[in-house]
Amino acid sequence: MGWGHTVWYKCREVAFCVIVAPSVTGRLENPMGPRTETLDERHLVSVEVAGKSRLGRVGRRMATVGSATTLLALAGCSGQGARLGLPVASSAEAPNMGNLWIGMWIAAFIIGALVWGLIGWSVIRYRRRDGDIPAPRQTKYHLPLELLYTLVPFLIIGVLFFYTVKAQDALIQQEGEPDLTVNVIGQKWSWTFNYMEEDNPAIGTNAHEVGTLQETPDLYLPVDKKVRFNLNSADVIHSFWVPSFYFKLDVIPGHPNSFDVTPNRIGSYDGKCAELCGTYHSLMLFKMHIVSEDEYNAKVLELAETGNAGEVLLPQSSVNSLPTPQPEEDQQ
Ligand SMILES: [Cu+2]
Repeated sequence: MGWGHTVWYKCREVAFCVIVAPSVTGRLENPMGPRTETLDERHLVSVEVAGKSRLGRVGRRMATVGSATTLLALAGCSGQGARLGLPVASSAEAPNMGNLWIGMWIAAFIIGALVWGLIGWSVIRYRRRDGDIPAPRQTKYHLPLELLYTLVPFLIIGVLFFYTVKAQDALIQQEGEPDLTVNVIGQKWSWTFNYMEEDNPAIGTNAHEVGTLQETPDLYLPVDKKVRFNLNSADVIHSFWVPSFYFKLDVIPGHPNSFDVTPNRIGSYDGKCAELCGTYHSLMLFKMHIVSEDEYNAKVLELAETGNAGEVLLPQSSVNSLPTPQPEEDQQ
């Protein structure tokens, strides 16, 4: 038995041992005991059985290490690990994006395992052996192969694109009237939140909170109510982002954007600007609080009663600078 064959047996069996469970690896040892027909055969078999027995122990050790690693990995697979890095979701719409995220990772793992597996297999299967010619036979102008590795990536991208558009459509659809509306203004470098509650009998007035660099604003939302966000910018492009919504939308001067969301998990969450908008972009933060309806009503009323009643509109200076076409007679 040549050195190359021994290495191959070890590779094959160790690889097998790592994949299968420890109880199954016991089967790699010879269940019949050593055979003794002829000296040469006995020698060969005893070498092989000894080798297998040794490999079985090595395999068991590796399988134990593998199992421990897997257990550790699984232990990390609760909470954020199970969501593959996503924060806990806080809206009814978030699973659209969450499922897309998980699905894409599963697709990536499957394709990755296939590619790594094929690389490993070809490295071992087609390794250079004694007596081989210097260069192996080259495969070129192989039309079916070339078609395969051109079409398969297109197919993968097509499937991912299909599910991306599906999730996006579900996230930006605005069906029916919302339960409440919040008009948001992004300004360098904070946020203004206008609660449009004039027609809400429990509140009866609009109220606002203007954030500053020194004091980040709080955004209060009632749980399980559909909120319509209307986004406007007073200066440059910002992006309204609540990571736990798994969603963000650009805030563009002169181009109002809008989206609906139903917060469904009581708690406090981070919000931020996701578009590099200038010197203090990184400080353009806010805190979102999902609270009960009573608490929400009380917070908005408290704002109105402490001098923040009414809506804050875009500063006139920014409206003048918006690229809105003027009627012809005004341009003279
Ligand atoms: Cu910004």
